[in-house]
This record gives sequence, C-alpha cells and structure tokens, in this order.
Amino acid sequence: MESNYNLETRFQERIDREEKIEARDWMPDKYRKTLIRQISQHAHSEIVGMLPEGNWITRAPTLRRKAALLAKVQDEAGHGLYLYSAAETLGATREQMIEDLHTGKAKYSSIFNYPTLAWADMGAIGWLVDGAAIMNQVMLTRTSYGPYARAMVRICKEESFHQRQGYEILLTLCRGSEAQKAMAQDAVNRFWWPSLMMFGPSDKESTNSAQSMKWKIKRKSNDELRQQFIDATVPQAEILGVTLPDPELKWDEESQHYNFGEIDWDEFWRVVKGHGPCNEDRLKARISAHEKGAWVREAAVAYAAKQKEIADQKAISA
Ligand code: BYC
Repeated sequence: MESNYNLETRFQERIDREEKIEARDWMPDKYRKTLIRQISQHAHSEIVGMLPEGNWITRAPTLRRKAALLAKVQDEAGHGLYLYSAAETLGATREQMIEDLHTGKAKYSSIFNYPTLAWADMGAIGWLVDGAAIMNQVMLTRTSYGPYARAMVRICKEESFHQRQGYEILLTLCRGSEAQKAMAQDAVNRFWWPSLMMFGPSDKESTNSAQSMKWKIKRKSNDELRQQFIDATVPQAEILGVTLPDPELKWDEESQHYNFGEIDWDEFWRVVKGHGPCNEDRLKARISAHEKGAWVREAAVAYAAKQKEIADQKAISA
C-alpha cells in the first residue's frame, strides 16, 4: 500500500497540474474537512440569506418587484440545495450539517445578521451583498474540488441577475423623490461596511487561507477580493449618485486602486461569534422553519417508499 506521504505528494501534484479532484479520488483528511466546512457554511449562508429578503416579499412596492424578489429568494434555496449536495459527496450528511447550523456550531455569512429596515435594503443587498458574493464565487468556479466548482458555475449565473435586480432597484429610487433618494442612501450607508466584512478577516488574521490557497480551494486572498470589490463598486456608486460612508475612500494613482478606511474588526468578530443585531432571530426562524417542514420531509419519504413498493411488486409479477 502506498504511504500517506506519497499519496499526499501525488495529490498536491494533481492540484498543481490543475486537475479537478472528484468525490471518489483519494484526498487528505484535512482537504475533505476544509471543504465540508466551507461548502456547508456557504450552503447555510444561502439558506439563512433568504430570511432578510423574505421579510420584504409581502411588502414589495409593485407586482413586478414582488415576482423578481420571490424568484431571487427561491434561487437562494436552490443554491443551498446544490451546495448541501456538493458537501454530501464528501461524506457529510444533511442531518449533521443542519444540526450544526441550528446548534450554532457551524458559521454562516456575517452579513445576514443585519436587519432589513426599508425597501431600499433589497436594492443594497442585491447590489452590494450579491456583488461581494459574486466576486468571491467567480473565483470558486475554478476551485480544485470538481462538484463544488461545477455548482458555482450555475450559482454565479443566477447571482449576476440578483445583482442587477438590486442595482436597478437603487437606480429607480435614486432617480425618484428626495425621500426615495434618502432611503437608498441610508440603505447603502448601513450595508457598505458589513459587505466588506463578507470577504473575511484580513489576510494576516485568516487562519485557513494559506492551506486553502495551496490546495487551490481559494485562488485569491480575502484582501485581494475585497480590494477588487471596492475598485469595481465605487464607480457604480457614482452612477447611482450615492456616497459611500468612508471618508478615507480615495483613488490612488500609484497603486491604481482605491484606498479605504479601517474595517471595524471588533464588530465583525462580534457578529461572527453570534452577537450581531439579528443572530438570535435568524437561528430561531431557521429552527422553526425546519420543525414546521417536518411533515414535508416525512411525506416525501413515505411517497418514495410507496413508489418503491409498487416498482418491486411490478418486478415480481413481470
Ligand atoms: N462571516 O480563515 P478565514 C450569498 C470565518 S452568501 C462569518 O479567512 P476561510 C448570498 C471563517 O469561516 C455568500 N464567518 O476562512 C446568499 C473562519 O472560521 P472557521 C457566502 C466568517 O474559509 C443569499 C474564520 O472566520 N459565501 O452568496 O478561508 C443572498 C477565519 O476566516 C466570515 C461563501 O460562503 C464571514 N463573512 O475564508 C445574497 C463563500 N469570513 O470556519 C447572497 C465560500 C470568515 O475556521 N466561502 N469567517 O470556524 C469562502 O470563500 C470562505 O469561507 C471565506 C472565508 C472567504 C468566507
């Protein structure tokens, strides 16, 4: 039998040759664990991410907006499903992943612990939150684990609709009345910094990055992606005519990037550790939805058993 050392060396060589790793391939335990951690947390983010927007479906200002928001939230459930399925290919069970979310053991994106106070927040979430998500997820379409990379391709296509949907909401508000402009500006003020936090801690504080970069699970660092997001977003804010709540935000000719102010990392860790404005509400809502949905799961299992019984009887009598 091949030694672990050899297996790991050959595994790294495959990664370096840009070969995709597939579910049945040998992989180091830590690679499997890192992927289960990241993919399941990503899935949880999609599912919890439905809550702040779901809050506005019944209050969307027009039928067109309602239909678009409903479709977006439904897409997020789909993203959760692809991602849970990708994590299952690594041996994680759905029950365990859900249990880890409900008990607070597994994380989900910090951004979804902020409240959605006004309709303009749907615009700010689409533009900034989906915009930040896309920046990170385009990189993940090239991640080294095949099932995750393939799930990300479809997710990214849908996310780009989401982002445009949000931008168009803000554009409409920014061309509207003074009150509408003020509502858009307030939403942008509240979502700007939390969106920058979505990329995770700074590279020097990022405990998982070095190994994840070596395994090409991640291909760009947290700070690189954050900078890329800021550079892409500032000109879009100018088109909208909104300001971004950072007095230090300034184009730097020399680096050809925007300089920006210090992120409040205390706030970030507070939210990640469960003490953000909505952490408690989000988990309560998830647990309640899971409990209320038990009959659907039971009915699906009973239906599958019945279908199998019919198929078995047909096979016997054939
Ligand atoms: N929030 O070593 P690091 C969406 C944790 S949803 C909470 O840099 P890593 C959408 C991190 O998990 C978008 N926790 O970690 C849905 C780690 O703790 P653990 C979600 C965070 O994994 C609905 C610790 O901090 N996207 O698209 O190398 C509506 C140290 O960090 C956060 C994904 O999940 C955070 N923001 O890098 C609209 C993408 N940041 O796990 C939109 C997939 C860090 O060691 N995930 N932590 O206990 C990733 O790409 C990476 O996991 C991250 C972090 C870049 C997020």
